[in-house]
Amino acid sequence: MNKPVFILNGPNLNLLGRREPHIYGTQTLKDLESLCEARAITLGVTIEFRQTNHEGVLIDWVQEAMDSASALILNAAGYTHTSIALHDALKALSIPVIEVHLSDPAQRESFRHVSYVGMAATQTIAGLGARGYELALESAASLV
Ligand code: CA2
Repeated sequence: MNKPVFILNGPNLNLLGRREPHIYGTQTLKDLESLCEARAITLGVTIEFRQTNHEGVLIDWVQEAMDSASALILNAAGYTHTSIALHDALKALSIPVIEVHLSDPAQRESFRHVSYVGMAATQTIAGLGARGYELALESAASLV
């Protein structure tokens, strides 16, 4: 049995579709999950889609991906720009890691310009909204 692609989402992404639609779009996290599930079927992969507001939980899941995932797609949200612990966990992985963001942090406030996730990632997809998740999945499927 092939291992799933882990799609992990960080803090506040559970609020998608409820606030700031001009930045993050109108789709909810559940909508993103459904989109990824549908794309995964056409790509012939399985996914494990999760969200947490807790840095330690995110790190536990990254460590779980080490043995249990074929690739990791990660929107670490605010922890992207702050978490060296998450960066260290990602560096321990030998599977492809695709960083994804709905918005383009490089076009926003300067505190979003550093990405500790990006420094440990195989690829980054940003600024394409929900489509970025689909593209990340396509990329993951081609890399595994
Ligand atoms: O663009 C992205 O996907 C981000 O990862 C989203 C993060 C932000 O800190 C990153 O710089 C870029 C924020 C997620 C918060 O999502 C919300 C959604 C709706 C309402 C409030 C927050």
